[in-house]
Amino acid sequence: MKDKKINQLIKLEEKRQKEGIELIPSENYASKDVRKVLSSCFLNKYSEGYPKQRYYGGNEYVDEVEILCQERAKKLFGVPFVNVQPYSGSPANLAVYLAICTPGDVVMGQALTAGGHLTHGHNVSATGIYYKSIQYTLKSQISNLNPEKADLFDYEEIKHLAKKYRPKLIWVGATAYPLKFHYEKFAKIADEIGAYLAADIAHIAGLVVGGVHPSPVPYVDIVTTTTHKTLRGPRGAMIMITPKGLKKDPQLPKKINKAVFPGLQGGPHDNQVAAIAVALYEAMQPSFKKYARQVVKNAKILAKVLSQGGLKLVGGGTENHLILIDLTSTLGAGAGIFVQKALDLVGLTLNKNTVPGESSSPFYPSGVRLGTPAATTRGMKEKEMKFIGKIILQVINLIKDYHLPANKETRQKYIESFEKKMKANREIKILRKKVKNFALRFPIP
Ligand code: DSN
Repeated sequence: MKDKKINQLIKLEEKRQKEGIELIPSENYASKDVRKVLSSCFLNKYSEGYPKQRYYGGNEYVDEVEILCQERAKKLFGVPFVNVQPYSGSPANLAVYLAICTPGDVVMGQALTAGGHLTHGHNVSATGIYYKSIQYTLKSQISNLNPEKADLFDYEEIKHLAKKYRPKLIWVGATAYPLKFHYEKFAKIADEIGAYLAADIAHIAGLVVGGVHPSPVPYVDIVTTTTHKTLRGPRGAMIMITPKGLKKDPQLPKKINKAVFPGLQGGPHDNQVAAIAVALYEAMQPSFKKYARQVVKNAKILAKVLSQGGLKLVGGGTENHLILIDLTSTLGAGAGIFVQKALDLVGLTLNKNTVPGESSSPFYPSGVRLGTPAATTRGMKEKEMKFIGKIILQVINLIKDYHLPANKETRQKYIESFEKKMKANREIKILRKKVKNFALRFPIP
């Protein structure tokens, strides 16, 4: 490669990925085939419009690719309509607003600080600027100790808000929710006020098609998803209309298509659409079901190790691919940054995250979020999860005397000094070596 600088950065990133363990629950490793198709000649094409209705010539093969991708998605998720052109999850969600709402309409979604997503109406997102957004939060404790029925949503409160503000669109879906979604409960509320119900399954799409998480399709009108998280495809997104949505509004497919193009986007990324088609093909294979099952098994065992080690897990554990650790009672409010930084130094990558009832701030949250999709793709199983869990516990124990200063002015200096000490810490260095040797045994596709 002639561009030495970029080449060097690719090599460094490759090394980082190989020698560390990726625990950010929204990340994964796409297959070699997906990566190959992403850099295929479809990268060079423009094809504004939809199959058989394009603005440019030369689209005979692009049309076939997009139709194939649509057919695979429809079959896999059991829906009558899909748009596979959104560039990623946020534009897909914005297209849903554009399709069914007018600026100023009331919309409702799970608050970002309670594990929702920016595009579910957060105040700094276009979805919270152009629409009147009502946000619901989570209970900080589970009220039902039976894990099968455990639920952090307060349906009475959601119903109360829905009846009071009468949103046109309600979102169900999250980026940091460790339990199963009970879509039928949201549907009951949305149906009562005649709202559209949209499920954002970006995090759990792979678990849904893998049969380890209930599908929202029977209960909601619209489903959006990214394609690169548990679904293990290229970065991208899809918007699906369910049979219920189609019945409610037969014009929905037209509205969604119009919102994606020309409403929000120009030409689709045809190489991305082709790579999504490949990911969907892979997700249809029996091996994918096995993968999805292992993702959840791994998350459960990792959660068990962490919880037995004295950490408090939101929801008491996990039923999906992710774990949210509430550090408030162990390291104190705002401790997420210390755990993220210290674990980064040993080669375990996760992210600081707010927790339900957050007592610090989104920039200095009191939790960390981790998950198993990427590690499972590398072939890691229960035994490996135990290893990872123990390292996490060791690191947390090492940093137990560090607490976020209440004084905002002194925070930055304190964190810098923490990082310096950690970099020089002998035990951190030993653990780094251990993680590296361990990680190298599990190749990345
Ligand atoms: N950035 C994604 C996540 O990490 O969950 C959400 O868009």
